[in-house]
Amino acid sequence: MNSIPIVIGVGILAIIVVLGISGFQTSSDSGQRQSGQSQQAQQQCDSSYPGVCIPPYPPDLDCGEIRYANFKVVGADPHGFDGDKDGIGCES
Ligand SMILES: [Ca+2]
Repeated sequence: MNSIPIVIGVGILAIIVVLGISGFQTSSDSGQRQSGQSQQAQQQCDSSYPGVCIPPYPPDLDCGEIRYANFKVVGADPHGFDGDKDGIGCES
């Protein structure tokens, strides 16, 4: 007669394990979605400034609004960081 509480206990334990596994999978999925979102955010870098990550134009940014200086500038330079066109932006 002592086996009945054991069966109930094992059943409860099994439910806890199943819920725990499904909960772990859910949190793992949301973690993958979050990393995907951060990868998209990292791709928001203008290709005219390959050594740094500056958001693409628009909006127009000035050197005082970014945290980089003396970085490489190639191509269209939509922000106009390289006013003298020598390939170096925001020279200090
Ligand atoms: Ca320059």
